[in-house]
Amino acid sequence: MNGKMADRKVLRVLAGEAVWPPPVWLMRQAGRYLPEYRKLRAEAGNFISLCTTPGLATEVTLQPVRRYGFDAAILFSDILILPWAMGQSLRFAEGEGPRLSPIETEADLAALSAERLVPATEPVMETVSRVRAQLPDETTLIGFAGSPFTVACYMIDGRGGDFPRTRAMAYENPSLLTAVIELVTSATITYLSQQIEHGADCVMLFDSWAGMLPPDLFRAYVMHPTARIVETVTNAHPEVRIIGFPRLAGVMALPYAAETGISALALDTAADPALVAQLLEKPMALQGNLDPLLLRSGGEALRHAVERIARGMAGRPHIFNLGHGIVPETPPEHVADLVKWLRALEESPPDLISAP
Ligand code: 1CP
Repeated sequence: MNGKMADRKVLRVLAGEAVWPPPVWLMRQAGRYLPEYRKLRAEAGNFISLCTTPGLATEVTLQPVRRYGFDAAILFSDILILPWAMGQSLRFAEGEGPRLSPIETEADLAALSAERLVPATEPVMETVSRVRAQLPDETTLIGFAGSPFTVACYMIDGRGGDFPRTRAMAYENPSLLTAVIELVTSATITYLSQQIEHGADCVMLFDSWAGMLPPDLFRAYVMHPTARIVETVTNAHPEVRIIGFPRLAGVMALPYAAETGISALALDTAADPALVAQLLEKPMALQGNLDPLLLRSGGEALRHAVERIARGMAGRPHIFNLGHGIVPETPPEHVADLVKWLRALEESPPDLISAP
């Protein structure tokens, strides 16, 4: 075990060690539920400026780590910065979510340029370096990207929702969908490698919409590109672990875990972590999966769920997290309670409780 891994609990778990109590970070731990975030967000004016101004993005990344002492920071950015960096127009409409100029034809795709990616994401890499330099030594820095399929959904439909254009394109113009996904796959390899070279300790691939596809398309558009990213990135950076999050993929999470080469599987709210652990072909770290709406509600029910999830995974490599991102209405004190209740489990180690 190298020195870095000995200090950073999230990296120890990603390497297969069971740590008690499990280390914790939360998806969307930086964001609108925090007053200090809302203040900087207002100063930045628009969301893209917040992501691409290193002074602001560094501060926003560090805010939740300072407030709660999380075991990991996640780079503050967005999965849609990647298509934006290749030249696709993007804006975040107030209260409506992202809007992109949709890719409808081969010509729309040809207008994007992979060469723009590295210069356009320089401020993001500067943020990664600054965050790593300012984080406590024991805190893991997680870099990330969207998975090609999920990013393609926004690129083709131009907005969130249930992505009718992308799903139709899979049947009506598969060569264009494949070309979009190929461009995003190679750009993602470059983008993640750069984050690692600037100081990210591990990376996560967010496939929020993976669960919409039937199995054959899931293999082609989710598993295949993910496997290519994992193989290429880990060839260049063999020490780096990759967390995959095929949200709502159900039973398809099993072949995804077995065949893509990822080191850890992030679970959505619907999965039973201990059951997934039993079903996995080869043991691997699991991350998740408290319901973000229970975090919003708080109280005793939250405390019980935190303990149930942690104890259900006791003795196995587990990173505590949510099953999806924090919702903006979450009271910040509930997050403090979650961390406090989880860390209090140190007093009742897994060998003193009945085996899961
Ligand atoms: O107004 C604001 O302040 C913007 C809200 C916001 C934030 C805080 C957006 C717009 N993105 C982010 C940050 C973000 N997005 C992070 C930062 C790190 C952290 O977790 O703290 C990350 C990892 C993401 C990833 C992301 N963006 C995903 C994948 C995870 C998920 O939530 O499913 C997706 C799908 C997006 C797209 C996106 N960006 C923003 C919004 C509101 C959305 C969802 C749009 C939709 O489908 O309706």
